[in-house]
Amino acid sequence: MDERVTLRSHLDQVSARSPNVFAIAEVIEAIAAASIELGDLIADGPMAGITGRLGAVNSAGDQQKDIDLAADGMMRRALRAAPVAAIFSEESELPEVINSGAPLCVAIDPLDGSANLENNISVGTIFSIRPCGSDVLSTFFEPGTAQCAAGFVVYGPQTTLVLALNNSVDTFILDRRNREFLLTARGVKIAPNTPEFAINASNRRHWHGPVRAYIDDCLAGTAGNGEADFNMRWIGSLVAETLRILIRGGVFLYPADARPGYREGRLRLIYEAHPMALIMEWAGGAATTGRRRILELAARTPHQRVPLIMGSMRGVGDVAAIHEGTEPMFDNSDAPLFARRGLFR
Ligand code: FBP
Repeated sequence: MDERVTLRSHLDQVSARSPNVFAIAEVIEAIAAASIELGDLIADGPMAGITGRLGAVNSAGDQQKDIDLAADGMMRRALRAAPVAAIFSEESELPEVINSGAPLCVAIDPLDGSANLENNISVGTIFSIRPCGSDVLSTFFEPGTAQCAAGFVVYGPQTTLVLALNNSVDTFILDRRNREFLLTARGVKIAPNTPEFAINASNRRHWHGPVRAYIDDCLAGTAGNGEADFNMRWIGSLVAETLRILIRGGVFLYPADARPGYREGRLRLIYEAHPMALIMEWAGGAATTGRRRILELAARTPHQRVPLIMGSMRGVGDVAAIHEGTEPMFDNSDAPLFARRGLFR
């Protein structure tokens, strides 16, 4: 991009066109400012006193590190100074009302993938913004279609902000010298048919039938009468996988599987799957559980997990087609899926 557009000037432009974005823009600026601070802490790591030591297990069931708690504190402080009625963080048991008169509610995973940090692999902050309903806390239990904006920050070789706002997905990179995000791409569109998949293949024996069938077809490629030979990627960091899909397409799967505790997959609906699904759809891609559109789901419990399959239209459509006509209770059968539509046939 030739012109230098800062996040602030971009948000001013969008707010001038749509005044209802004004408060949302303030929240985004608050998260972006906190993410610059968090990026510094991540980069300094042990030099800033971050030991990576494990602490308590949070309510989501994950082991907290000192950096998780620091990230949570930074995001909370930023959101308290923004027009936010309630926050729901991965690190807390329940959503929390902070200013009931404010217009917006924010669900946030302050630091996703912190287990990757000791290997210097990208991690991120994921956020979802909703207009506050008349019953503040019920806002988080509305379907994902209630979101008015979402985004994530990737702390990697560059610090990248991906923002879904006003039906557009735009990306920004942190200009470290001037400590501000600069617009790098407007109206990102996901390639509709990239033959690339991302899944933790070590879980193959636990997968349900349709997921195994889809991945087996991808692996067989043209030797199995497929249209294409697939490439595979697995970073084990949701933000990095999502950014890759936005840039070059493909499909990401974290399905439900037969391991104890994985009946509904691994990822969390309110602060991981909902925001990523909004970003996918606004960028022309899709996100499902294999059977249902993620944005139509409403959480029953705060830290509810959900299977997440997202990315290029073709890949997500093929996974959904393989699920069609199969019963969830027969999913884990090793028998061939009767009358299933093969990926390439
Ligand atoms: P958190 O525990 O920090 O929420 O981790 C989530 C995550 O790291 C995702 O970013 C990633 O997609 C997934 O877990 C990897 O899971 P697995 O280790 O089971 O492959």
